[in-house]
Amino acid sequence: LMSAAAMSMEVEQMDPVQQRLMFDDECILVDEQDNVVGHDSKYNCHLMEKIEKDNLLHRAFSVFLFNSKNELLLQKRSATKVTFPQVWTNTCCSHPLYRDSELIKENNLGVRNAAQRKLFDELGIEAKDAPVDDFTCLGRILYKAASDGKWGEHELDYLLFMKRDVAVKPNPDEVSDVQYVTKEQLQELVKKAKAGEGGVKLSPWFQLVVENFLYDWWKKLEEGTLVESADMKTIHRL
Ligand code: DMA
Ligand code: MN
Repeated sequence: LMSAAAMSMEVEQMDPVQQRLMFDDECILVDEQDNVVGHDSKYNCHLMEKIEKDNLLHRAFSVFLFNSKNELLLQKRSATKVTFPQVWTNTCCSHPLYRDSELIKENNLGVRNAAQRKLFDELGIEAKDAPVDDFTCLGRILYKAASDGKWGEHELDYLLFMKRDVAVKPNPDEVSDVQYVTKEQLQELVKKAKAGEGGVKLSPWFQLVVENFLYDWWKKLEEGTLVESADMKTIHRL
């Protein structure tokens, strides 16, 4: 393990806003069936060394927000994010925290409460524009992804869709750019990322959702039959 001195050095070098989140956010630890087994700091949950050593797995969510024209809102993560800086990804991602309001199991309300909280923190989307009843929980994926060797993800990630026209005011601590894309525009972006063109990078979890589910669900959203695709029984190991 890292020495205490080396650890405090790298913590000191962290952006102060991100540093605060690393220690204030207490993530929910789960087993591979998504049963709550404990909690730990966001910091510990994202250190690859800890993840491997203690087999830490935490709960997360990914929001996919569409406007009434069925375009998907993407964000570019800020340069100061500790994990996966400056990559394009789905609308908003984070973690439900180890607190009563975000641990509610019924209809995944805890996760939906967390999603509403972070849509405001990251994108300035007001709670009234993102009512928790408007999220459709489509499924859960389990994945592991390294960011830069030191940091990474090992998550059980809830995939949430919402269709609403909203006012967006990105928080520069979190988000350096946003854009709405059509399916065709997303395909172009994916192509660019694959070819390493124009420095475009996509987050690994977004890539997994694009490859496995997104276009099918997008079509169902357009047809108004999305709820039929929800499967909250399976945990897809990707
Ligand atoms: C973590 O997102 C969640 C997923 C699905 C990767 P994040 O790194 O953006 O978390 P936070 O916004 O809390 O820093
Ligand atoms: Mn995470």
